Amino acid sequence: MTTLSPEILTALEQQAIELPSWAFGNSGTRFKVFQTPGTPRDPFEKIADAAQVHKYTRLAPVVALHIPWDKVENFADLRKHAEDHGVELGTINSNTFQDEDYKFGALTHEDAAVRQKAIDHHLECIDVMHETGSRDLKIWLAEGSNYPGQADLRGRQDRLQESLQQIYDRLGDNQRLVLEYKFFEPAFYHTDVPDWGTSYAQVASLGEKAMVCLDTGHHAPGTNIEFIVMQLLRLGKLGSFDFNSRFYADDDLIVGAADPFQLFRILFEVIRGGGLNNPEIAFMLDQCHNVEEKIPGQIRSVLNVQEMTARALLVDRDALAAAQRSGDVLGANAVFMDAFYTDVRPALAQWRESRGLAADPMAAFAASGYQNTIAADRVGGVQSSWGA
Ligand code: PSV
Ligand code: MN
Ligand code: MN
Repeated sequence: MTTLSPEILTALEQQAIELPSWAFGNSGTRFKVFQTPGTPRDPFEKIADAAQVHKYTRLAPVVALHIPWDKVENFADLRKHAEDHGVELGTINSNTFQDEDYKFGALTHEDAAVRQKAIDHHLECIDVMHETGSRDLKIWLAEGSNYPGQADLRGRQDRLQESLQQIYDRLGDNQRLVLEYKFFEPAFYHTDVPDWGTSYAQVASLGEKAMVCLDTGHHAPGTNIEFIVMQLLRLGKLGSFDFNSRFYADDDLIVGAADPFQLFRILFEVIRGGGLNNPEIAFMLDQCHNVEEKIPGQIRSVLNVQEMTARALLVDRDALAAAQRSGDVLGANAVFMDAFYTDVRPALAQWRESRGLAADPMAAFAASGYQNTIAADRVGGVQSSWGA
């Protein structure tokens, strides 16, 4: 069995993954949203479920909220509820993609009144952040156009800058804005924040408290995502990840499911660029569980991240650097691949046991009976869904 050095175990201790509240609600495609017994009916129940993931893995102490999906009357109550369950509230995600007024844009809209409405929504999100104790406001914009000529690309970019500036100016000293990019969808011809370069250009002119969010599912096939990770870290502008997997588009599948090697390469660059304890980066998941069970889906996800992190930490960086310096192409590649091919699962299971956790969190959760309890208890009311 591969053993993990004390240095690696210490580095792994620092791993903290942020879970998306919406992963615990029902989600689906435009064809069907399937219902699951026991699915949360409100944000309080989502937090309780998220806390189960942390309970069995000690990897997921923070839960991100989406507004208005997670709007409650009193956010101080929700914060207290989270703390009582051993987790804290994290990133606040804004939502300008489900309102009729935003058909032709929100922060970029031609009409100043619509832009103001979208700006006000973000100011409300900042108010929420004060109550929840959150540091980050995450902005993803569903803005763009479907046909060449439909929109003034340059004008929209200028209006975006002005709108973001107003939001940025309202941030508290310890708050940040992270701007997420996505290359297409729901717009199909152009998107106003399609790539890391646009996000970087926008946040760089806002100031130090504005950073880029990299969602791993938001790139064209074949994109070298770890290169982008490296570059943003170099520039001091990587604010957060939205981790997930994709086969075709923005699939939001379990992180590490489609391409564990890509996850390994990304985490290697995170470690190379300053490590897991970099306070600037929020390691978030942005996933949906359409057909699989949600709590085990999230447990699987955080374990996948931990596993690929351990493998990335196993890369013999000195040997790699020596091979790189001497132009030993195959030697360098072998050092890298040796780490990737190392099965760290038994060592991680043993380490978990040494910390008072079950060796197999998936099995321990299944045996706990929690799923049956919530299925029996949560009858009546309306199940939460992505988009509700
Ligand atoms: C958009 O595709 C996105 O990745 C953004 O992060 C949204 O907030 C999230 O999905 C909603 O699932
Ligand atoms: Mn995302
Ligand atoms: Mn997405």
